[in-house]
Amino acid sequence: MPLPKAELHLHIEGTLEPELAFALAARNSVALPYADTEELRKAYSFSDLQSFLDLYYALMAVLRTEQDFADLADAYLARAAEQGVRHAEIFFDPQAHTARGVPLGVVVDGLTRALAHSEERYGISTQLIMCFLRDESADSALETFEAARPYFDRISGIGLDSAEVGNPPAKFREVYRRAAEAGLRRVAHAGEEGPASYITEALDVLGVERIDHGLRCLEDGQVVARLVREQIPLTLCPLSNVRLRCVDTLADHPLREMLDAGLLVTVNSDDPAYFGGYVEDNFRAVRQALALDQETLRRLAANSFRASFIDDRRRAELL
Ligand code: ES4
Ligand code: ZN
Repeated sequence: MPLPKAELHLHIEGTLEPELAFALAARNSVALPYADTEELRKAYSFSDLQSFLDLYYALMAVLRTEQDFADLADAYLARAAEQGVRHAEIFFDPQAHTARGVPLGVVVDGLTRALAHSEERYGISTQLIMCFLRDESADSALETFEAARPYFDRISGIGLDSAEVGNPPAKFREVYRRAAEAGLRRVAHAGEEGPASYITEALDVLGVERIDHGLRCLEDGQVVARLVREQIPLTLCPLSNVRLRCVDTLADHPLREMLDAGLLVTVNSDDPAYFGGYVEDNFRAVRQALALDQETLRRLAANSFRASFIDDRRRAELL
């Protein structure tokens, strides 16, 4: 049995498996530039973050209706349950859909329709985090934020994703200020491909409570010391880091060093349909590659609950 755990870094669009992509393409009469799932899978060979993002956004063309988003989320929850997930904080990318003419309400209604059954059906509590695409403008993020206000009762927080280098956190100062004012939780991708200074900027300028990835903190001892002192959680995604070539091989992944340094690190799946596995697959892969013992794996699972945004009662229930 997989260890019970929380998943804190998961893009719902990144759970679109080739089989579902083709089924939705047929249902919505969308043409895909691949003959079949096998040919599509062959395209999953990435050289960096951007080469992945190009395919990730292209494949979203098949997601059109409320039912599509409900089917996507339900397929993820079924997989997550098998992987020991008891709580999931799920990212979605509103701008990637509104830019294609899919209204925000269709996305949120579809996702939350599936999430509404999650506790009862799978024993998984869930929260939604809306991410802004950092390679789009600050004005576009603000416009998206304001359009999402009617849905804030179903959205726990905001995040920042997509192409990192050249799009520093400070660009999104105003939208994070408004989110804090609205009582939303705040996270951001930082230090995946971008420098350690982006981590500091996300903390100081955006007021984030958790850093997604944060791998490159290791390049600056002062940043590490601060993350340790303040026990800022980092949501690591080992299989993603290998596939996007942030680390050479899993055996080179600094997870163990990060734990030993006292960082509050968690293991997550990022875009599991693209990177070769869901969260337990990530746990298994690092266990094997880094020879982690059972105590370390239990610590990673406990960290996931500590780093989550669940209320204290459910946290006590899960820890
Ligand atoms: C992402 Cl791995 C990763 N990094 C940044 N943005 C993303 N969106 C989806 N996956
Ligand atoms: Zn991510």
